[in-house]
Amino acid sequence: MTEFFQGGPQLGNQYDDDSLLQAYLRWRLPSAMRDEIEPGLRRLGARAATDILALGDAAEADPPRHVPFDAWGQRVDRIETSPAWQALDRISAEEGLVAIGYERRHGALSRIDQFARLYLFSPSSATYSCPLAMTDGAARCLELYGGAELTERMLPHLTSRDPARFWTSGQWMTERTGGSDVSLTSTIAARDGRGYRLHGTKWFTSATTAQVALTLARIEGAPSGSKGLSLFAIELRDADGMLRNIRVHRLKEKLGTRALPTAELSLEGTPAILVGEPGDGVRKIAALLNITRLYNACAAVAGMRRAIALARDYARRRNAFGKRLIDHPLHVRTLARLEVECEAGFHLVFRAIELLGKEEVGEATPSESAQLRLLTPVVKLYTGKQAVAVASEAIEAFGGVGYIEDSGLPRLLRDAQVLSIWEGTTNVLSLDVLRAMERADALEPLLADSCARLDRAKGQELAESVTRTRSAVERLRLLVRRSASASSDEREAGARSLSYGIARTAAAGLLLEHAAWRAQTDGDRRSGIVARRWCAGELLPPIDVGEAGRAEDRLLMGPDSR
Ligand code: MFK
Repeated sequence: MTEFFQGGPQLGNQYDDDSLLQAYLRWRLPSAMRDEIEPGLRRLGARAATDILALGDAAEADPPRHVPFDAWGQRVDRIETSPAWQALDRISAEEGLVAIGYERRHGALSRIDQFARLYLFSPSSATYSCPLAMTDGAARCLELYGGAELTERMLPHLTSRDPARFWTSGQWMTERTGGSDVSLTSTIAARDGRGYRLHGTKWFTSATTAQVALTLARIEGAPSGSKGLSLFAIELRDADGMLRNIRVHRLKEKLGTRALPTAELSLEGTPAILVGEPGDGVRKIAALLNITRLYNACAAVAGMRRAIALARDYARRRNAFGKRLIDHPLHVRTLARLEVECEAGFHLVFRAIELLGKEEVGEATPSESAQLRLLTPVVKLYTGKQAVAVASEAIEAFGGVGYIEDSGLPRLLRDAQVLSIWEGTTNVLSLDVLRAMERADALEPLLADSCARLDRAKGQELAESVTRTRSAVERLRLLVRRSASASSDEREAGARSLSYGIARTAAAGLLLEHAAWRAQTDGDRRSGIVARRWCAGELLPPIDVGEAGRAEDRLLMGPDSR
């Protein structure tokens, strides 16, 4: 009798297999542009399932090492990465994964081209998307605030397609006092001729092998708090490749993103260049954060897509109880639910990307700028949570093998978990949502945009979903009117539920408009099913912000005796 061995899941061309990505590009791009970029996307879709995937796996299996001393006892603080990780750097440059966003060949639509490629690349890249995120964010920050000299020096490297010239950038914000409360930053910038020297400790420095980093420091004598912080650019190494007055203490041992070096380090008189004028460092670095948050959200939907692709393929190979998993109604229902989550997240992310592209070329209306300001934290916080839930469910779809390291599947969950933490946790971003609503008056433009989409979502099949979404929009409006008289504690307590409500309602408008467009243009029913299922769920979660509810929360936390 022959023994049974189950075959594992296989990936096909990740562009050809993604009907949503293709439909979205047909929906949003002029056909001439789509025809021009499609061969590149198809090629990258093939690579994401072949050589890039193999490099990502190899990088994961060969994590970075910190070498503090050389053989002679000399302090060197080298961070050694695998050849596969280095190859991913070269491929990123050659594929123009940052460059496309700055070449702007297709004007406002260039960001869609770029993020479609990042979406294909990211889940195979062992999180090489992280250095790219910070590089792109740094490029944007320099474009906005860098001044001629600094920008001319760095921007051509950060946006190069030539692997020999391409530089990546780190973003070193977090100190031991916390990644969220940046106002407590204790790094000091001492004047040194035309430049500065930095002294302090940075507690999480991702992609420490980068050539440059943007960081925050307080110029000697500047006031405390975030207004007293300034933004600095550092070139990490001298002409011999040695770190410039930077002491690496150790690399972090992380739950996931294991191919990515993340270090604790001290700046010990590191030469630095001020970005723009002194002060307002947080406001300036927010330009970088807003880009990395969109990369994060793109990585989240790309991770969901990958988890579903693997689970779907496996369901066609695996037999149990006399038939394939794909023929078991409960299994199919479970995977179909994941597909709906993924498609909703996809539309949210790519709507924000569309707005980013418009903003950067000066084509965004004031309403669109306000929508981008609000959607950025909304999209980041919502998709980060979705990615964890989807990865968890997808690995369960493999049964026990989903829990076994060398199946490669646990990585889906480990790498998803970081997405709701770095670049601002769910709660910090929920507070940013309040800030965007209060300071940029951004909710009404987003709701008005959703209403305009609902007006375009014609068709009997969608009518009930459109009505439900309109009702969610009205309830959001009511909530905001009521919150005008609420205390800041009340608003804070409700911020996460409110953010989820904004995300789900905005996604509903996008899904419905897209479904109506597809039904009209190619008679597709699939998008309508996704939209209806999404809208049948809870669009606006209950928001209990009353004093009684908050007192109950505190009671559940136990006595405050320590
Ligand atoms: C797969 C790819 C993933 C990407 C990988 C990246 C890896 C990197 C790893 C990490 O380093 S993770 C650490 C990330 N840390 C954070 O994300 C910081 C979290 N904290 C926040 O986001 C705080 O809200 C923030 C530090 C930005 C603000 O805190 P403050 O000190 O209370 O400042 P304040 O007064 O709220 O804001 C200062 C100014 O910035 C204000 O402008 P004005 O002075 O003109 O009033 C704000 O409106 C503005 N601002 C803040 N956030 C903004 C913003 N403007 C635009 N967009 C924003 N998001």
